[in-house]
Amino acid sequence: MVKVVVATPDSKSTRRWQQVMQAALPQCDVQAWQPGDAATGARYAVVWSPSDALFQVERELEAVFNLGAGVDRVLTLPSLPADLPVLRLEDAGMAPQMAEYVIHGLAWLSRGMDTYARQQRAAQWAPLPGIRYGDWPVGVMGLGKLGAHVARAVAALGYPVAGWARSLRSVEGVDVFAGEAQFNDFLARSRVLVNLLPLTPETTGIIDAALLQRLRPDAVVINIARGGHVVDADLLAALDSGRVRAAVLDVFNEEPLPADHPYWSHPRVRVTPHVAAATLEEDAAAQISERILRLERGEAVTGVVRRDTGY
Ligand code: NDP
Ligand code: OXD
Repeated sequence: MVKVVVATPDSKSTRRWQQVMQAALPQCDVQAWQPGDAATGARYAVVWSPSDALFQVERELEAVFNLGAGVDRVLTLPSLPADLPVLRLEDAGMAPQMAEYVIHGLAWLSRGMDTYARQQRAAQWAPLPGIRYGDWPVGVMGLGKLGAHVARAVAALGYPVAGWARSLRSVEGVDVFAGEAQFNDFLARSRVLVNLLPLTPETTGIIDAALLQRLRPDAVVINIARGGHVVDADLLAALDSGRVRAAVLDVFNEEPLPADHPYWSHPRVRVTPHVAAATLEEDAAAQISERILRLERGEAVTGVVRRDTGY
């Protein structure tokens, strides 16, 4: 019987995913693993932010399935064998959640909801002028499974939307920019910057003072990818100087965000605890189990991460 091992940093979540994966793969033996446990002899691992020890112990793995879209916490483990295929979730129900999150954060500002919240506290009835969508050009960094969906959803509302990726492609209703050569032009036309890049050596710290300076005035930053994309001191300075009007942040350099971090109390920062798009049990288990069964039949699968680019 094919063995599958599940590992996450939290024993309750590991047990839950073991049950979910066992239900999705009744023909396999799915076991939970935590640091200190012996090898299960599994052929496949299903993981989220696993301990490096997993790869020291489990020597018979043929593929690793990440319970998320971003693989930065797996690829950086020193004991991960260089030739072991790592697969990530592709959308799996996360794209609509991302679109909802971005539209909520964007409309909060573009429709004056921040002002109305203040007015409500003062029992003040004072409608603002109607929105001019052209005043809110949105730029989405990363046009992959999640970024392309977000860009299309925001464009469908009438906002001018541009997207930036490594390579050119066409995305309905979206002006696409690609590579370093077109990065400046992309930033120069963007007021609301949405980050949906993977965290790789190339993208670490990309949201820094130089980038923020190149955005349109009264800029807004919505970061839903990884905290490591942001140089926090630069973003805080840009918020304090007014260069950036507001930031909507779901992910942080340190998670949980420390209680004394200035983001918590900053009047123009909205913080959520890494929930922009949750991994949905049913969708994730269906995608992973289908891929395991395909691999067992010797068939090709999508979602294999390129080790050279890191995503
Ligand atoms: P994909 O791999 O599908 O897409 C990545 C996109 O980024 C691609 O368009 C790629 O370009 C582009 N890209 C990568 N490197 C560069 C670079 N150096 N310069 C320009 N563009 C680049 O990823 P997903 O859309 O599935 O996920 C994106 C990220 O969202 C994840 O990596 C994860 O960090 C984050 N995430 C956050 C969640 C949350 O709850 N906050 C939940 C889920 C994901 P190209 O297409 O040309 O290759
Ligand atoms: C992911 C995440 O990468 O949840 O899927 O952050």
